[in-house]
Amino acid sequence: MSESFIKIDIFCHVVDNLGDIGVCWRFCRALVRDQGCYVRLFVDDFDAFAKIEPMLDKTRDIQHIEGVEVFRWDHAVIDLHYNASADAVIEAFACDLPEKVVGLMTLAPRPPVWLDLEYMSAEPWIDTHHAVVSPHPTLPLTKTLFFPGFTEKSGGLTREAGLIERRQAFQADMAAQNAWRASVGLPSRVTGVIDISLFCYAVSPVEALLQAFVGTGETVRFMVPAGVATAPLTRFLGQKPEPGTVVRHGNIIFHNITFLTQDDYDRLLWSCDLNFVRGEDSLVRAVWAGNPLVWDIYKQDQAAHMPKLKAFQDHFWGGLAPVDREILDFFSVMWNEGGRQDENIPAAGLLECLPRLQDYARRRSLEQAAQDDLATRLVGFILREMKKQG
Ligand code: TRH
Repeated sequence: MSESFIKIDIFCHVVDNLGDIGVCWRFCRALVRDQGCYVRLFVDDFDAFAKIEPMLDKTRDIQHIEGVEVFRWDHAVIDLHYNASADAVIEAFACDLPEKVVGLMTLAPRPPVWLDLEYMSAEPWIDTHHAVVSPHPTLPLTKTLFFPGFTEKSGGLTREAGLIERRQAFQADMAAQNAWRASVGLPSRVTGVIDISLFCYAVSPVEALLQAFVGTGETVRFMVPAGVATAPLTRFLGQKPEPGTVVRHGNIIFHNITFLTQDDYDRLLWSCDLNFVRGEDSLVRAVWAGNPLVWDIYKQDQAAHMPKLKAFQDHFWGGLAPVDREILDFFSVMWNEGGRQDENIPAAGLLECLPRLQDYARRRSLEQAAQDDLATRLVGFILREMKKQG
């Protein structure tokens, strides 16, 4: 815990899905809780935000949640309430800052440290582009790209203080896991029954995947938060999955639950044997869960996401035995490219190697957690920049 007490403004424009606000919200909470910062978060989509944070009151423009001062980001609120008091201003994912904010930054006797918090990647180029301070092309300000990533030279990953210890205690305590499961409408763990969490994009080949698990004959329970893969699940099950319902399809069982808070989603990832995750934030949380995972990456134009996917596979699973790596890579390709569905999907092979994947993932998670987290690195950077300015 640092006592830096620096003031940080974060602007979050929700493009689509939940990742923009999901990443920002976890990060803001970590800055307050672990770094002692004063954080103001400006968000332009309270509907998306409310999905992951039930404490948000959508009718209020300004409110405090978990120590973060949350503002609705619209013209009226910015015009009326924005004042230039921050030591650092962060635009998440290159969102354009409001004119008023940039204007005040330009006029400030000591301008705030201006950062663009970029998308996370395991690609090697991150290391040389991260934290390079560049003069703004037209304004008397500098701006720095901050790249979250997996290496010492990158911006790191959000990991709250004590997260790994909390996860380990939870995984070692079956009674705690089962009590939590009951509280969110999930069944207790049963020896020999495989639990899989499912969070993916609607375009992913969900039906082919499920059919492959039917073919294994093993009892597999899918834990699915509300709104995830509704269309393919409806086709597969012949009925729309509703929160609170349990649907059996041969040897596989679907547990539909309400959409969880971020902290509860962590617990879901901690308590499943295999996690299908999507986007950016869930991937990072699955890494901290230390369980086997398959990543459904956010698709970009011209398949720009594919090198990013490969870089992660190589980074995280690089030391895996080739036979297990081959199976995981099969699922990664099938899941992300939609191809190879007509082939024999090695679902039984995947289930067979889960214990080895778990050992491996636990180790990799700890290795990753030996590095400083994103909030620590970002605060360190801001303090160094402030010191340079005098
Ligand atoms: O929703 P996403 O697909 O978001 C994506 C990615 O971030 C992508 O990189 C970005 O470019 C695009 O949005 C715009 O997946 P992600 O990143 O995992 O965000 C989902 C958030 O929802 C995450 O914070 C976890 C949270 N979540 C819950 O809180 N409860 C749940 O039950 C589930 C399933 C998720």
